[in-house]
Amino acid sequence: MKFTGWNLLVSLCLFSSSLLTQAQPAPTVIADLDNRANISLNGDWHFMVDPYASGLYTFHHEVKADGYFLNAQPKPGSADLVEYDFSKSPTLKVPGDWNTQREQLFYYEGLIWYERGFEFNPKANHRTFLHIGAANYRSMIWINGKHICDHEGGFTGFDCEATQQLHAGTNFVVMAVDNTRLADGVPTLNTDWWNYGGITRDVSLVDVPERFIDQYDLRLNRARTSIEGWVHVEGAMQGEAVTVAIPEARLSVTASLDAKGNATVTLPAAGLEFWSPEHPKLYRVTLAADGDKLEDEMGFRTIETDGTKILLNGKPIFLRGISIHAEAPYRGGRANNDKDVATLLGWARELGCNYVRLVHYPHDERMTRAADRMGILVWSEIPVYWAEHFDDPAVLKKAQQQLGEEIARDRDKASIILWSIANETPATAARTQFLETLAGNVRALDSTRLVTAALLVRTEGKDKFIEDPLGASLDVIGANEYIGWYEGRPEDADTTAWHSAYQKPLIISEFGGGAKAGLHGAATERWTEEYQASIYKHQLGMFNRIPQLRGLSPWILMDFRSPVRQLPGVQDGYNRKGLISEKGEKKQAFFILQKAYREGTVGKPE
Ligand code: GCB
Repeated sequence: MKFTGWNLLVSLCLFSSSLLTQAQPAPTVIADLDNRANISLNGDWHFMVDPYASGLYTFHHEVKADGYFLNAQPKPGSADLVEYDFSKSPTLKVPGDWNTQREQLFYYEGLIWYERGFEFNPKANHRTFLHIGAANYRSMIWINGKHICDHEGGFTGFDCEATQQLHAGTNFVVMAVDNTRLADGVPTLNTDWWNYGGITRDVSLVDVPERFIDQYDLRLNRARTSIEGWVHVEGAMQGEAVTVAIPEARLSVTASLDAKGNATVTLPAAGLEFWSPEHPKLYRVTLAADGDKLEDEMGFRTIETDGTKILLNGKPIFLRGISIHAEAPYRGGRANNDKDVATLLGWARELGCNYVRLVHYPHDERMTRAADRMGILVWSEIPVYWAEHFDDPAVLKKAQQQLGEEIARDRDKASIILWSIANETPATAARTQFLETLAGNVRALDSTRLVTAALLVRTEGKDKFIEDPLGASLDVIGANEYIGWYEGRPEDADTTAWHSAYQKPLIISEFGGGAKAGLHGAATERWTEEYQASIYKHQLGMFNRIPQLRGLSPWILMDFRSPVRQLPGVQDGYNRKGLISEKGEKKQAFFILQKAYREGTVGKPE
């Protein structure tokens, strides 16, 4: 598969797993997959916990030829030695993290085998891909005992071709998923969120014609006079036609493919209604190639900066936001269904947000689809978090791979305006070089959105200095600060002066403090709702004194599980900086922020 611009394929091929030594077919990413007809493989999968990876390795640690992936079924009464049996093993729900499905797996970090059978009827002249919405962190996949691909990265979807391995009738798929944290992983060992393991998002089989549209990019040009872009058809021949149409706007264009299967297209944008939070207009877009047809729902808008302004469709905008982790409200675990999305984005809407920062990794595609429909602008991030091994070229390749997969899935979403390449990284030379490379990769893949990162801020006395050298490579500066929580007292914000080395738009990408829902006391007593509310009151006063400020995404919408939050009776394994508890209880600070957002008392668009 080929991608215009920076080549995603290169990075996908470079993935290497230490668990397997055999040749690894490369997964790919097929755009708009959620709109293609598919056979869902969600449901009950048999599982086996395998902390010593004995389903993969012999006692001398050689790769087994007859590992668990064969799903062996010895004949009853035979002398065959088989020390596992998927059919007699218990089941886990897919999609779903394993931690919240079984008490004994709550803290488990290691390898788990999954298996399920399914019926399939191959169609002549078709290709079939196994789509995994996300599996944390490394996956190895076999169909009918044959290895089809490996993948590293816990938050991006991928597609593995299974055409040759499938047959008519009953088939089976085996996945080995390993959530062991790795020093050279992305993210690395230490994170402030739960390392939920397993097949956490939807799994399906997707059938496509032999020649099929695998990637495209359509966007409004800066002048808002035309829709420009390209379509790539996998397996196509030079000269074949592709047609892109927006029936509602009576627009259609046909172009012919070049030798690499790419066609560039342009459609006039006169009369088109542009997408915005106030008017999240989506058009049905059809793409047709010889034998293949796709439909997508897309909005068209421009996003750019002008000095310290952020311009949406040419007009200055202030981003009234909130940070959101992919933690499921009420039930706990990874957010991965329509209900989770409706609750989380519904709360953001209730707060008065026109914007969300989806931390710290790409979320389920339902989230960005819903943001498109609801008119909520999005900051999307890859998990380059804290102290990555920035001097390791293999880590850079992993980050590039995740970035490529994120953009390949989500470049059709009007809601996404910011690609974030990192969060709170140390300002070393190796780090800066690593992230400058990533910023360049983003621009090569998608030159129409803005590049950002959440930076650390230097404090001197009560003053704050934004001077991280990475700022030079960003379009929009993100800065995290915790006045009144990790440093000083809430009222210190009243006299804090901000200095930015960059005349660029600034988003305070995090601020806040912890409170246990229902715990009341003095505004000076930590962990009370009053203390958290006091932080918000003082911060909101400070923000209007930061001239470059164009957005906020306070930390965070809802309390979320984190193994580093131990305090008994208060944290109990949760980061308590949510404005809402994991049970849906709104804390006082929620209403303070809501008032400021609704009344427009915080932030200026220019
Ligand atoms: C941060 C991190 C975020 C943490 C948060 C906290 O600066 O970016 O991932 O969860 O602080 O609560 O400490």
